[in-house]
Amino acid sequence: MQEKQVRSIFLSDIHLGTRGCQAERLLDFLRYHDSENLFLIGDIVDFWAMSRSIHWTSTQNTVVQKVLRRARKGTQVVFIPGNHDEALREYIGTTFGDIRLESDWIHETADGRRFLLLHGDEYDQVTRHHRWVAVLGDVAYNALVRINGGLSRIRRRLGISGYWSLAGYAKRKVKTAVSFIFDFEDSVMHGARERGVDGVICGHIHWASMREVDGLTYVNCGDWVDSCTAIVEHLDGRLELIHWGAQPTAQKALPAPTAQTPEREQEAAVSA
Ligand SMILES: [Mn+2]
Repeated sequence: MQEKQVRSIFLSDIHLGTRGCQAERLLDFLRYHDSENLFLIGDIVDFWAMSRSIHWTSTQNTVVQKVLRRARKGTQVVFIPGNHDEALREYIGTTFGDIRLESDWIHETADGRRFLLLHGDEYDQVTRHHRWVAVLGDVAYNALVRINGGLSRIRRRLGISGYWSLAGYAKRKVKTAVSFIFDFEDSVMHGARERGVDGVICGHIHWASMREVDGLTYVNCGDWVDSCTAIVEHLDGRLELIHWGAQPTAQKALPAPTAQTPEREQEAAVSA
């Protein structure tokens, strides 16, 4: 698979600094995608989790270096802080290392559609700092991510490529989780309608999506904890949701974990 030139890359909810962060997969995605614009739509660095314990790997460092290098080399990088990196909201309007910090952003696609970019926690109806943990149940969610670590090892041993998320499966199956997703989408779209844009690109709920709602486009980047998803804008302005974890066309297999590389287990639950 060759590197693909796209117009824009939209990423959210990477949660750097946590054990759940799938930095290897993100790095692999970035290797295959170069862009004129890179939009970081919140919860990129998880300062909340890091105040409890820090899990910072060299791969996570490489992700940061890659973003900084792209910014230096002329990619427009816009960083919209989310609730987990809200400490950075103090610096909104400033630029550091060629990265602009903004509270939200209007992006016009190559085909002339105007999208409102925001993280989305302000539209979280359940609680202001909503957690998936609260929806699926603390014990259940923690158990799911732990079991998922075991399943991933079994899948690897059986030679099944790609990544499958048990927590993601639960989010699809549990009724309260599904209605939480719909409530969030409704409320974000209501906000978008008031701003007079053609659509919205957000994150926060760790649920990638791209759909039309009453003439507006709702796009959610998903996350790099469970789903490993990104949104790209192609050169003609077409948006695409990419599942990198389950990408069957990704020819290059990820290196098998060694003693030095911690396995991509998600021991610590990461909240939205
Ligand atoms: Mn969030």
